[in-house]
Amino acid sequence: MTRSVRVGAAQLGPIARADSRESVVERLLVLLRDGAASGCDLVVFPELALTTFFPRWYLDEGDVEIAGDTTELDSYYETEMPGPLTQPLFDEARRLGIGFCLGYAELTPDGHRYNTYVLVDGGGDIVGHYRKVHIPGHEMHEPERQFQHLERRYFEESPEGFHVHKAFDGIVGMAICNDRRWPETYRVMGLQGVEMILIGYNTPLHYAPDPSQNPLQAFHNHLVMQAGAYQNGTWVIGVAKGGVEEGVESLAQTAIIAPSGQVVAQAATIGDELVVASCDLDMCEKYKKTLFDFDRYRRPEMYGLIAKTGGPRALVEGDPDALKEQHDE
Ligand code: CDT
Repeated sequence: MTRSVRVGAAQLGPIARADSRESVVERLLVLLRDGAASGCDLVVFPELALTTFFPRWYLDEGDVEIAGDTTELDSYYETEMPGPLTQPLFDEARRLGIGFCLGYAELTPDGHRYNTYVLVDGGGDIVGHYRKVHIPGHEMHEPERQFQHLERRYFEESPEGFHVHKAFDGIVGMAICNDRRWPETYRVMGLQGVEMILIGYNTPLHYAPDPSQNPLQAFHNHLVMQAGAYQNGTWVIGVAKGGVEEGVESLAQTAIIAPSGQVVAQAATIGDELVVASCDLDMCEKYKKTLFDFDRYRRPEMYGLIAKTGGPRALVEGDPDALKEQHDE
């Protein structure tokens, strides 16, 4: 019997700064129920799916206390999952017998702030968490930008890395937005046998450091996820929060990508939309056992540099000895 997971990629349209958690959770519940009606086993929501994309604002100066000593910035983080306002999602998932994956800003009891995904099974139980590894953007207010991308101010880099989970009759991993641009994200999970990677994203169409990339956003989005899927023989579910949110236009293009690298289903809108496909997990074997038979064909002893250096410093400085040392290690 083939292992098939029916997945609903639950694209979201904009969430306004003033939108309440309750109203957002209502939208998520609609998509969850759509998923159940479409026969889905799993519904995947995007990155930071409970709030507006708040890193677009520098909130430290003039941050207002909105209740007691809670500031606007603090109000964007969840201190528990599920909490009182997200419990309805867990209850409905259990009632419908459908799993989900939800992106949110996490504030831990010991004060750490992460950009997090939680994976929940069809019984409403938590399978695992993932905390974003690659945090893009900047730390300080850069007023010359049209809008900020202060993820590096508001989130820490995860110290935990990429893990996979036995769930939905297969091996499932998670990544968040900027992670999808890095081949190591997919490969580290590929080396753990991943069969489906869930990736939520918020990608503004305007990239301030190099606007010449603006018209290529859609191309780069699919390019990296299709390559990651094919080169690791895995399904990739890429889920956007798209549309114009607080004046900032973000990429939609939610897509379900097969281990062949083909896009098998794609969003047609830039708003709330469920993109559904049945994903045959056994299809992964076709690639994992042939062209990408890692045990047979990979040459890890040739790739030592990847785990030893962040940037091409030795190459740029033209120091062949430094480079040789890193190869020899
Ligand atoms: N959310 C997120 O990671 N967005 C980034 C935007 C990069 S521009 C600073 C992305 O890689 O899509």
